[in-house]
Amino acid sequence: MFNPVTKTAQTILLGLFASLASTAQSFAAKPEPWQWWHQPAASPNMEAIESFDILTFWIIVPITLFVMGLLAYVMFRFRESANPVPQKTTHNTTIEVIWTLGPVLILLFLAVPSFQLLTSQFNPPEEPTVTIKATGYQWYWGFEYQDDAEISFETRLIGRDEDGSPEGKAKADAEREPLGKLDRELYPRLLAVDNEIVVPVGKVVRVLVTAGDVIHNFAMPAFGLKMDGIPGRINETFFQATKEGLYYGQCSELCGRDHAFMPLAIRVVSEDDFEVWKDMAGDDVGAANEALRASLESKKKNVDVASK
Ligand SMILES: [Cu+2]
Repeated sequence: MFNPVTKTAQTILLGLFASLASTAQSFAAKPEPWQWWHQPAASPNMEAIESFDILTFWIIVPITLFVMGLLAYVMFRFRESANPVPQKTTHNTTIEVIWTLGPVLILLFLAVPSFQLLTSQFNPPEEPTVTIKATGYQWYWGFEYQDDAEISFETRLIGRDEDGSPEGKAKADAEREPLGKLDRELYPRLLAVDNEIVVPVGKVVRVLVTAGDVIHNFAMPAFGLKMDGIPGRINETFFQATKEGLYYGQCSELCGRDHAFMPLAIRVVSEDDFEVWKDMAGDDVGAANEALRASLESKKKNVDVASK
């Protein structure tokens, strides 16, 4: 969406960031220790957000350097010993025009792509194929597929007792084991949930976000998603996942005591896998999730979180 020069700069910078960040860093759809850049983008909207972030950065850097240079020059050149009698200019039309038009132009360079980005976030590229209603509760999520299949389930954190102590781990393991989620790479502490949202890769998914008690927020960093869920209102957003995998997000609106313990997870799978899951999930979502997880793990797919 930006000009080729910016694009090239972005590519170079992204490569630089990627190599600087960590040589061991793999594609991960969850936060990593010492992470200082975004989670890798897994939707066109997140790619656009990242591009805009880099564009903004490249506008900020020269301005900062220019202002710092100017300050340093003024401090040196007009110090009292070198310039005992200060100039008393109070008005200069040329300077006024330059320092008014300059910032206006710079802001225009930011505003145009910013509005483009904003527009793209509210306009799905095609009619959504899946619609999911997400309801935030204190302190878990409820999901409802609003298509032909009647699927509804709740998503809760598992293994909350894992506090570093052996007893905590044993308690967490007892909760994780029946779900087949002992692998902490794939099902990380404080992010692993019992029931993931399942969606097909490459398809536009509409999310209707609301809440049952106080304000919550449905956020998924890898998709550039963040939408408030407000009681009595429905906010609409969408995403289009570009890569199969397991993606983690968290409630992002302070909603009470256990705000930090209501993550959400989205499993992006192939269209075929999604259809199989959908057929089963209407009757028994737990069994459908179990079958999907087992099939994906046996096929060694959907392990982006763990892939090196
Ligand atoms: Cu919340």
